[in-house]
Amino acid sequence: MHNIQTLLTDLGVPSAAYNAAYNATDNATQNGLAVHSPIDGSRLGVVHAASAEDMRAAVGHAQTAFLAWRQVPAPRRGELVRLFGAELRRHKASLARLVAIEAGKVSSEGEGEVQEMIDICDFAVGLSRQLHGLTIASERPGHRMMEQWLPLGVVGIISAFNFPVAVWAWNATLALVCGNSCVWKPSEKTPLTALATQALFERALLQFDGAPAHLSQVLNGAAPVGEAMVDDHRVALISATGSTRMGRAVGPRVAARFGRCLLELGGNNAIIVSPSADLELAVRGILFGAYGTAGQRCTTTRRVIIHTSIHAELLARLERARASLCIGNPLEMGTLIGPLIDQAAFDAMQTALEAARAQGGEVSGGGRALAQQYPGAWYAEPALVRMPAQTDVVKQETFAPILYALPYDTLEEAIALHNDVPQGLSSAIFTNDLREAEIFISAVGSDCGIANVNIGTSGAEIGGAFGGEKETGGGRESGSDAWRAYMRRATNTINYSRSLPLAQGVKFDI
Ligand code: UN1
Repeated sequence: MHNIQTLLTDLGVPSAAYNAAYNATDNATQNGLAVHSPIDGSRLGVVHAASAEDMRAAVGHAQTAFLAWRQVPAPRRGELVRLFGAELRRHKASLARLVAIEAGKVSSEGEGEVQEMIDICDFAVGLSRQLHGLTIASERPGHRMMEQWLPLGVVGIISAFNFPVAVWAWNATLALVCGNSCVWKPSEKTPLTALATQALFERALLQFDGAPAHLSQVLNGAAPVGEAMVDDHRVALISATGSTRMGRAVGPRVAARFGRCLLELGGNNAIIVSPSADLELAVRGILFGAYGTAGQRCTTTRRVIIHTSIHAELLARLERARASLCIGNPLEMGTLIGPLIDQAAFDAMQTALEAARAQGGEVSGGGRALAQQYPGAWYAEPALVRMPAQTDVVKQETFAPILYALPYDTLEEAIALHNDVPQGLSSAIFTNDLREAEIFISAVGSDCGIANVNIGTSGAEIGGAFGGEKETGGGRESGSDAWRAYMRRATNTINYSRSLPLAQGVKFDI
């Protein structure tokens, strides 16, 4: 129905993979994972599902690949990522369309996701010549102290359905230039985009001389496949993106074997709108943040904290705009709100809205949309909920287009409300008051990993470090110095004198 075969052929997915996927008529078998499009609920096919045993074998291959790849000079490793970026540029439209079909993103957001992959490739290529350490003054004469950043090992990547390919790319491109091998366990809801990305990576490999086999592998499958990766002591770093629930399961298991974890979990992101704000900008920032991607970004704006002096006016404007947002097939021009990923997501939205009502909230929107046209899909009207206070339901992350509105009187009160949630990913203030802006991003302001002024909470650029505090997990991916998470640090002290002075003046004369 969605012409998937043509797309997959264009993207270079081996026919064995997609024949298995598209000729199957039964539902998921023991070795298969059924794939559905959230656009209309139609079944796209069945893909091969790996077992825990397959995962252990893949990690073994990845370990062998690492031992070779770590010896390839970093700028040369960057050349492979450059070639991969070129494949992505060439196939941007097809991969973006596949993202739209499999994850339900509207076209421009599907393209934005692939652009994010291209951007991180460019970043990683530059980085491959910049993996620098420090030289540190030694206290001993004739000594030099320095630190080096060295390849770490096998990097295991767990990704979520909502950014089915970009988040993998943030991790894999940095991990690869840092000299590591990768194993990827994608979301069970988006295996096709993962296969397509792998196929493009393999095309890049064909143009590159000197990469070991199994440098980057993908294994689709259910939870036990991911668990086998999480528990495998040969995986040096697990980078996991998803819910706080998933992170709570993964973090302690990796810690128990003294592995490293990079967690990017749930957010409960808020925008404060102050009396001096440019309301035109604020409305646009809030709408995209709250309802873009049908509320299914970890950076989605879930709360808006509005000064009482503009509360009524801003809410009226938001309500007008909310009611006019075009909900529909994400492949059609003009659609701004696509479907939720599945019925479970829709049910979770309804449960949250019921709780909000019970806790004093006044709800507009939030019902099912397009049920007649797409009975097998789950489209939802975006919801705006006026809350009298920040009750329990507001403190939870519901992965759906629900925006809770809360009033405030003083900036201090707004910041206290803002920070009084378990999550700490992204945040923003709309203000034209320099003092308020600076306070918001200062030590006494937002406690999030991302704090913006006069832009929304979502849609971060790849150049900055991405991630957050508290239940968001503390990890940082993507730009800035996030690459350090994919390397190990060695401190080296070199003695070029003819004596052996001890540090701290200790004497041990023989
Ligand atoms: C996510 O939802 O897991 O900042 C990642 C953003 C995107 C990435 C979101 N660049 O909204």
